[in-house]
Amino acid sequence: MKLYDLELSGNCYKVRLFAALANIDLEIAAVDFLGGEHKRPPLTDLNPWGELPILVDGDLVLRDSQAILVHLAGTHGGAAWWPAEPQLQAEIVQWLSTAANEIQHGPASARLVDKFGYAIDKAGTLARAARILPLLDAHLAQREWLALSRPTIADCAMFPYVALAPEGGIDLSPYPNIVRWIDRVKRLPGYVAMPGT
Ligand SMILES: N[C@@H](CCC(=O)N[C@@H](CS)C(=O)NCC(=O)O)C(=O)O
Repeated sequence: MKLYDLELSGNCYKVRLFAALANIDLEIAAVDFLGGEHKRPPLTDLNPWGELPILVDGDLVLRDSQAILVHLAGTHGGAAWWPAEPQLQAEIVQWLSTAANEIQHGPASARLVDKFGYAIDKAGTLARAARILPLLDAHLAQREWLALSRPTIADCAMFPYVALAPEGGIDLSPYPNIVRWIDRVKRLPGYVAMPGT
């Protein structure tokens, strides 16, 4: 399986992190993002959205980090990471959606402004972060992992841009349960870091 990857992308890191934790072999193809390699063929033949990550597994081509996590967990992760029961899957997908929506448009977008100079309304990103982070902290008050009683791809999807929030000027110290969860993820066997975490 081949992952078209950018080291500084939290979305790509979701996939690298899960593959490392679940001991899944990935061939990593580093993409020249600054040179716009993802915006032209052959990469736009794989993903017309012009975004990373992209996973190629035989004839299957997937864009979107959440979709890639589901595929890898379902095919290679075993029931621990992607249980067969629809109710448990739904508990996980809640968090995949939160990663792609509230976290992407909150802390992840604040980081895009501060670290990469994206022209996004910074105040809006901070306001969205200020709404979701207390909710996340309250959720983690009574539990160790986001979806189930064990780590799942929910934690892999949420971890990167929450842990990278300080790169968007967001202080995580008011959220002690989040800080403890970040530390817990970092202590998982096989954990790999990315710059900034
Ligand atoms: N929903 C997608 C978002 C992917 C995405 O936006 N990727 C960024 C890198 S983190 C990208 O390739 N952006 C294109 C660009 O800024 O030119 C996912 O979760 O993978």
